[in-house]
Amino acid sequence: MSKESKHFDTLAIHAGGSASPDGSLTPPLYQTSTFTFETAEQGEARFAGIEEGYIYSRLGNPTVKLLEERIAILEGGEAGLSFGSGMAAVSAVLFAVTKSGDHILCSQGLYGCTFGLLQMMKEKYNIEHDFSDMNEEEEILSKLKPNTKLIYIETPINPTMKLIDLQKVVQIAKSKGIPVVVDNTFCSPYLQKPITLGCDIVVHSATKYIGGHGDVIAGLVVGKKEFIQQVAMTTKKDIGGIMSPFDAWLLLRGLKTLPVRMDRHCDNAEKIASLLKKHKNIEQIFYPGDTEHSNYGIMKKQMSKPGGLISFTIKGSKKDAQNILNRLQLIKIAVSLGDTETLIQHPATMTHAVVPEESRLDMGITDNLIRLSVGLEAWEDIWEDLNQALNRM
Ligand code: LCS
Repeated sequence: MSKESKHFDTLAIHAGGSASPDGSLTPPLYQTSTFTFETAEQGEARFAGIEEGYIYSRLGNPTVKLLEERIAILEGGEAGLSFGSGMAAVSAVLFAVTKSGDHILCSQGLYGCTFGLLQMMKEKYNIEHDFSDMNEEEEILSKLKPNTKLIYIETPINPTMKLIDLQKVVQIAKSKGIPVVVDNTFCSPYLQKPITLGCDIVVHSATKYIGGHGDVIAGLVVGKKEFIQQVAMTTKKDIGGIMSPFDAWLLLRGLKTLPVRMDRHCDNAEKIASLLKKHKNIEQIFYPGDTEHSNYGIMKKQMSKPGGLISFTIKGSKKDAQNILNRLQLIKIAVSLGDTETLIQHPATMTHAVVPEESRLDMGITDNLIRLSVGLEAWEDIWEDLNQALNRM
């Protein structure tokens, strides 16, 4: 099937084919650790790369390969690679590109464990990093160093929902020859395609919208063929944070409904955000679809819709925030996001608890900040639950 001729919704179901040698509608699940060789010479040829074919599932597996082809097409990139978690994907990319003595420039705000990984890279391997407001050209230029090997960005940023103008960052990065990596977890390729905006590498926690049902932990990377091959043969093969064939199978299933799920997440979030904004106990909402959001213009420019996440501060303390979570009945208190169920969490004590207080406050994560991942339930029921919890403050 031609990649260019089909719409996203069709590609999410068909791109890369079915990987089925005997016509099954759904892709076969190759739940196998290894692959047999007809002869010893064939084994030698496969290891030598002279003959194409599978060897061992840490190196490649047909179910996993189909997912990698599909995500690459959906992101508009050349090739994809899969991992056992979003963090395995992030760390494989960061360690593939950097060595001791290098520097990474990051967005002012990152998922807590990505922050933790960067800390570890600094302490154990002398790979340094700095944070920058990525919408401020002067600041980026002042923080780039001769040894900067990578610009690493989340947009929207977890959990503050600040956005970064990717084309502007790309312009600066290209002038300096530095690759740009974007964590596209909050958008999925249905809402934002960083590679088509000039970015070099996309990483995903596929645990979220791509899986969509709260039953898989997984990660994906998309980029140029040469780069993907480099990661596949180094930090993936030898560190070994691979995705299981069954998880790839579940993700292929998840991708089929990504467009319809995302539309519903977005519609529900829009309704909930407009109601939250008017609530007397809410201080501020952080939702990219809010016309008063400071990055609303960036959302209109690079995202097809504002997404399914809303963060908000309440007029109250940490204890008040925790009490709101405790009063909820339908909405589940849980980290993760992008699931069918509406999930709520308190970033300062949960997803970003590892970030020291000063850095956390620099990122905008205050004790009265709550993050809501709006699910696929009827928005009226989500609101009823949230409203009763907020009203009793
Ligand atoms: N990148 C982003 C933006 C994330 O939000 C997460 C996880 C990861 C990478 C790591 O992915 P994982 O290894 O968990 O698949 N974010 C979480 C969150 O906000 N709540 O729980 C996990």
